[in-house]
Amino acid sequence: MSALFSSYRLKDVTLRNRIAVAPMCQYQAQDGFVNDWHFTHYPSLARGGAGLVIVEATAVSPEGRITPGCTGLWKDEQTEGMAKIAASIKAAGAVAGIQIGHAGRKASVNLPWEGDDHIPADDPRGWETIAPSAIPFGGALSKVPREMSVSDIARVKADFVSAARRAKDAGFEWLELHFAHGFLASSFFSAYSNQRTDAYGGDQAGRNRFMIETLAAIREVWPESLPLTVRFGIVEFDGRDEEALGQSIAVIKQLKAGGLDLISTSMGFSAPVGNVPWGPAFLLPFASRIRSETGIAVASAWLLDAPSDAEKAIADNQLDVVMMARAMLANPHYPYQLAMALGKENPAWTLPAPYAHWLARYRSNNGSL
Ligand code: 8CM
Repeated sequence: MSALFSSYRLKDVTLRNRIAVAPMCQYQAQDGFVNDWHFTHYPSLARGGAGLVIVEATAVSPEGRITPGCTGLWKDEQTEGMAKIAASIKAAGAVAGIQIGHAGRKASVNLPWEGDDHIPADDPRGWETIAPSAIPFGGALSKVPREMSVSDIARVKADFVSAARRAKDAGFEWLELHFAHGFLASSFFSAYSNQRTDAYGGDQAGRNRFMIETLAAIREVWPESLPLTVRFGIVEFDGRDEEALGQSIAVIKQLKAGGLDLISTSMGFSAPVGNVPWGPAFLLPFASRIRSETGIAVASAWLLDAPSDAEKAIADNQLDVVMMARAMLANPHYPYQLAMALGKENPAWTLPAPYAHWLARYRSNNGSL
């Protein structure tokens, strides 16, 4: 019996197995609206057997987009297209999730394959960026953000709440708040980017406040029966890992007390300072420490897609869910291949019925109809 292919229940939602497709930006939207590309891409990720598919980082306001091609849920009209995506993921047997976020000082950038740098100030495609402090990210992201006022902070929190409500209306059953990767929420958390002296900065409790308040406000509109999750950078690999882990554990405990159901661990990427030790399962020891020291359910990504690594992470109770990204783009039926690699002979455990039928038929009947 494979642990990776055991079902997983969180709140009233059951995943058919422990494999989730991590949110991956497509940068193909216009004015935040999804289109035929997204209608093709998302169900294809679901039909190959993943238990959960999480739609890409979707902006809570126009200025919260990373690029002009990011998806959005800042107006009601954007809900309809997202509802089609949620329905198509469900039709393929997976749970439909979505990540919502605000890019903060890492907003207003060119598409990765068109430069990956800030759109120049004189280019009408760009926009003003906002952040806890007027400090640029650095490197190719050199634009100086405007320091947010307390009323800006209140407005962005309200934008998160409205986007969460639209995600619910669209039929998503798993919500992930993007509190990682140097975007707005994580730039409040990090001393690299937050040098405020008011209640939203000053010390670590102040730097935690934006995330705590935003989660609490969202919990009011997101159904109690559905998972509310956060993607969070638990470590920067900047030589201060133990300190970062201690701060992460403390804030995750606070978020858990405020209604968080699961944390999806990643790196902070709060400033261009990290020296990431890329390699198979490199983040797993940190993720599993978060799980044992906070008692919250944990998902993690980052080079966990080898069959033995993914299986072991679940079997050894290091993680609850394994996030996969690039392996799923390369082969949306990767979960099926994983199952075969782990000795699951009958494909009916996870695939949509027609696929399970034909694959089983060919395996047992030597291809005859
Ligand atoms: C792009 C946009 C938003 C993210 C991302 C990326 C790319 C890699 C990644 O995270 O890990 O959160």
